[in-house]
Amino acid sequence: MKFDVLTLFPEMFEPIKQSIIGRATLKKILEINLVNIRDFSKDKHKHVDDTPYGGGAGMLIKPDVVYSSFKSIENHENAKVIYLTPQGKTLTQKKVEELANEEHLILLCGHYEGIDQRVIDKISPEEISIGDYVLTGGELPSMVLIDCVSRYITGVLSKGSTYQESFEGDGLLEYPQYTKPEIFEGIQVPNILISGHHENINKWRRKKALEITYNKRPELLKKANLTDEDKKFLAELNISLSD
Ligand code: 4GS
Repeated sequence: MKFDVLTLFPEMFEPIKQSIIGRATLKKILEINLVNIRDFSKDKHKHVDDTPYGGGAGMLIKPDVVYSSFKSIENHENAKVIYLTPQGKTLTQKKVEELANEEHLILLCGHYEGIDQRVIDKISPEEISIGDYVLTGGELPSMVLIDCVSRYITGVLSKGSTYQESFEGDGLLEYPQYTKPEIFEGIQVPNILISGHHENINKWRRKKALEITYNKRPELLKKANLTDEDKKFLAELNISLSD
């Protein structure tokens, strides 16, 4: 999968050169190409922003510079283009799965007060927000998107890791996990986990996931994919799914 990122701050993208995503790019499973919008400035001082028509605070990124950077991307006509902005639909795991089916994503990062509307209209990207709060730029949202989409690309995660996490598959939060030592500060690992009885372990984990989801994010439980056995267990806990 290929990501092209249009940004004024390519230096901000160090985090996704580390760990799992960094390894996947070295293995060529992912390609992350950072395009510096400033390289497409037309004046000798490399200006990329200017004051807003009509007045107001802050600076806006100029449309011509953004458009030239976009058109410099090979095969941009066939890529899916995303603009990270609070005006977009909130990113969900479902959307992440959808985006993972694309071959080529172009991510447009705003900065300062934003980008001249004409180039947004011209490119007409899909608008995505990572949440209802205001950041200084689209760089962190882009990295968030690259990170969560990349988890779905074959070979990025170790085998078996993908589908067990929260929201995936059944829409429940994760059960608690434990590792060595068996006793930490006098607290023993739950006995069931060292019983070696895999069926019982799976049942225990499922119950914990249901319990945790109910206690921490009850609204998720209503949308979750529940089996009859799950519903029976919730009924035993006096948990009702209708309010
Ligand atoms: C987000 C967000 C964001 C908005 C960029 C103000 C600089 C900033 N982008 N999800 N101008 N939340 N962008 O806050 O995507």
